[in-house]
Parts: sequence; structure tokens; C-alpha cells
Amino acid sequence: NTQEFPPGEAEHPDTRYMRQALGEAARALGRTSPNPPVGCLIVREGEVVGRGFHPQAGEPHAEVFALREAGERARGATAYVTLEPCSHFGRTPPCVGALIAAGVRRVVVAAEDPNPQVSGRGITELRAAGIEVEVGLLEAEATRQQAGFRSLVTRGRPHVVYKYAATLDGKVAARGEANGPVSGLEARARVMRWRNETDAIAVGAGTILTDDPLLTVRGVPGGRDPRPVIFDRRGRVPPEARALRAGGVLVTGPRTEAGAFEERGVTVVRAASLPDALRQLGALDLSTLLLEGGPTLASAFFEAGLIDEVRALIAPKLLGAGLGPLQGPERSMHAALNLHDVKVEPLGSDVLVSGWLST
Ligand code: AOF
Ligand code: ZN
Repeated sequence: NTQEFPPGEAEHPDTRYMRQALGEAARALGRTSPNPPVGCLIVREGEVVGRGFHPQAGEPHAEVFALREAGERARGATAYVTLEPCSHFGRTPPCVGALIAAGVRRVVVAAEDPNPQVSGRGITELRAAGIEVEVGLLEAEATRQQAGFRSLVTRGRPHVVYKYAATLDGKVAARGEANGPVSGLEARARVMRWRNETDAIAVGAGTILTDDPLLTVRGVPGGRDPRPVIFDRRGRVPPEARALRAGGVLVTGPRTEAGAFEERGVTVVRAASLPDALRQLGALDLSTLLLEGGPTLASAFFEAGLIDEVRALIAPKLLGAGLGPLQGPERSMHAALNLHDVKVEPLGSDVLVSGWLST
């Protein structure tokens, strides 16, 4: 196993290169749906001779950009790819053929492609061509980076991240009031980066009515705004809501009148339930949904088992009475849901605690 390297020593070169390939992939996070973010490095005799990432659906795959840069130097080299190279003709020709034609000798893959048109076949075809293939290096990191794509392919719905900012006593807002910021500047800058990397941001009608947020990206070089998705089952949100610019999505009940929204270029999704709504958002190629509140909407997602990942920004302040990030029926502490792959990171004087609920 190439991942095991004596503790305290520098990383194994394979691991280092795969980490760089993941960094390449990350450059297009939020831009590739319904395709995955993928990165590729071509290394020959300890020298990186090519790098590439998949910029967006319809464009060439990561391997193609890396092979172009490497040119003749790809012969006999090792390719590090964050996703199993494709074996099918989609919008673009198969990467397996490109790797074989370039004379690559060894391919290191982070994770298999769950796409039924590929899944395993890419690896089999590379091996059949006499190429040495290793699979599973930094697999957990890669599958987490590809969570949106994997969710679309295997569940037909976006990967859902619940983000909230709470006080030290666990309150996200004072009851029924417009809310000032909970977090400090570093934490808010991090939220802007998350918005830049997600396909869509979801908020409920309550948040629109109390805060009328813009849900845009500010202060991120090269940033772009995600699609705002407003959940408003009962038709309470006015068409003038600032978040509902053209390209926005209104999720409402099966029979709510919504002509004024459609006239403004808003996509109206009529859903009978939350799972139904998420399937329809998946059909719009939204692979990642950053759920930004408020607690009523988040609780509905939580009770329906639709939250996959949590990012909690905890600020060192106390509010006293107020709303928690989740409501709903009481459960005993034994029945609390445990996050896994938990990370804790200080952000200024706030603390980011993040973790996963789904695998
Ligand atoms: C790779 N490298 O960089 C990506 C892959 O329609 P296409 O041709 O873009 O194919 C899309 C599928 O290819 C996508 O569903 C996934 O299975 C795979 N994505 N594969 O080898 C890449 N983006
Ligand atoms: Zn490909």
C-alpha cells in the first residue's frame, strides 16, 4: 500500500502527487456539474511534466489537458488521476485511449468512477493494455471532493451540506428578528469560498422574509454566484426577493401560483415532498446544495435524513434565549446522530467544526 509510509517521514511521493492532483481538481469545484471535478498529474522520473483539471462539462477531461502539456514526455511516465479514467464516448472521447496512445506506463487512481458507463471498465482496459494500475490512493479525500457527482449518479439528488453559524450557547438567531452576523470576518470569508464552490444555496421562506439575503459571492477572486434555491411551500416569498434573480429556483407546493416568478426567469419546481424536491434539483444538474438556513427548513431536511455533511461555525458569544440550528421532536442523547470524519479548525476567534452524516 503506497499510502503507508513511516510516520514522521515526508509523504510517499505517490501520495504527494495525488494530493497535487486533488488540488488541480479543486480549481473547478462548483463548475463541472453534472460531471465530477477531476485532476491529473503526469510525472516522469520525479518531474511533473503535465497537469490538468476538468474545467466544465463539455470540455476535455483532466487527463487530456495533462497529456497535452506533457507531450512526448508522457511516454513511460506515471499518471495520477483523482477519478478512474473514462472508457466511454460521452461528450468527449475516452481518456483510457488517450493514456494508452501517449505511452503512459503506470496509472495511479484515487477512486473508481460510479458512472455505470465506466465503473471498473476504465481500470480493466488500462490493465489489458499492459499498463500498471493502482487504485485507492487518497480514496477518502477524493470521494469527499466528488461527493456531489457521486450523489447525482448513485442517488439522483444533490449532496447536501448544512452550514450554520451559532453562538457558543448554540443559538443561530434571536427569535423573529432580522439578524446581524453571528461569525467574525474569517468565518464569513470561508462561507464565501463555500458558496463559490457549491452549485446551489438553499434557504427557506423565513430567512427571505426576515433577512432578504443576496446569497452571492463577495471577495473571492474569480468567484461566481451559485444558483439560489428558495424553499417556499406555502407561497409566502415575494417575487422581489433579492435572492430570486434570474437563474434562481423557487421550490413550492404542487398548486402554488408562481407566474410572477417565471416571468422573472426563475425556475419553478413544484414538489410534493422534500425528497421529491431534491430529485428535481438533481435533474437540474445541481450536484451540491449548501443549506444556509433557517432552522425550520434545516429541521425538515434533518428529519427526512437529507443532510449529508455539517459545517458549524461557532462564535465565542452568548445569546441566551433564541433559536437553535435544528428543531423538531426531542430525542434522547443516546439517539443523537454522530458525525464522522470530524475536523476542527480555528477561524479567527471562531471555530469551524465539520463532519459527515452520510458515507
Ligand atoms: C475522466 N476524467 O476529467 C472526468 C471524467 O460527457 P463526458 O465525455 O464529459 O463524460 C462525463 C463522464 O466522464 C462523467 O459522468 C464521469 O463518469 C466521467 N468524468 N472522467 O476520466 C475527467 N470529468
Ligand atoms: Zn475521461
